[in-house]
Amino acid sequence: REKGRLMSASEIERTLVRLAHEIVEKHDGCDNLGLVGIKRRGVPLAQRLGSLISKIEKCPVDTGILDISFYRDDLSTDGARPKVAPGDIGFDVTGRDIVLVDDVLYTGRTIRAALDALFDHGRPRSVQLLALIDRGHRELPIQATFVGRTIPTSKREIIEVKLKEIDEQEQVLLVEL
Ligand code: 3GP
Ligand code: 5GP
Ligand code: MG
Repeated sequence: REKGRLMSASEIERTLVRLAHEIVEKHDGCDNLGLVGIKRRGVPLAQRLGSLISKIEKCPVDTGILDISFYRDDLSTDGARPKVAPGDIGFDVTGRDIVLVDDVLYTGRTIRAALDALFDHGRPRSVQLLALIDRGHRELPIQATFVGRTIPTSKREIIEVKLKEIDEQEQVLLVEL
């Protein structure tokens, strides 16, 4: 059951513009910066942030992909789930300052798994996290450096993130299960 719209398409876009500026501010440009989107909806978000930062700083930004479904600690014994082997990130993360990008931050388990996967591919100089929505309920000591919106939720609610690249519509909704 839909309980309301948290962000419109133009609000998502403005938030991404603000986050792109925050990343540039903390990274002093894009030379050593690398963005890594977490499948699925973190990927288009990372790509959009990458092109925004490229425009602001007039330099290319490495943007890659991480598929962490294989690494999630709470899914490891579930034989019914397809275990997708993680592929290439797309660039060498060693020595780089990485910003992981995800749509929703919840328990933090996905990010813990993403860190494992990232360090299997190389050794970044630093890792930060960006989440479009932080909905609370962390079960691990993980927080995002860059946050679009902090939305306190109950565990029965979910945040539906719709992005035009995946969903053919663009908005963020609060839904009660
Ligand atoms: P996404 O990462 O592409 O957005 O986790 C798999 C998908 O299930 C996610 O896709 C997310 O949109 C959706 N999802 C919605 N609610 C939840 C939730 O509470 N937990 C998890 N793990 N995924 C959720
Ligand atoms: P965590 O591992 O932090 O519990 O959950 C983060 C991952 O699960 C994110 O990649 C996100 O896709 C998904 N997730 C958790 N809660 C929600 C939610 O309310 N809405 C959406 N869209 N995704 C969620
Ligand atoms: Mg996600």
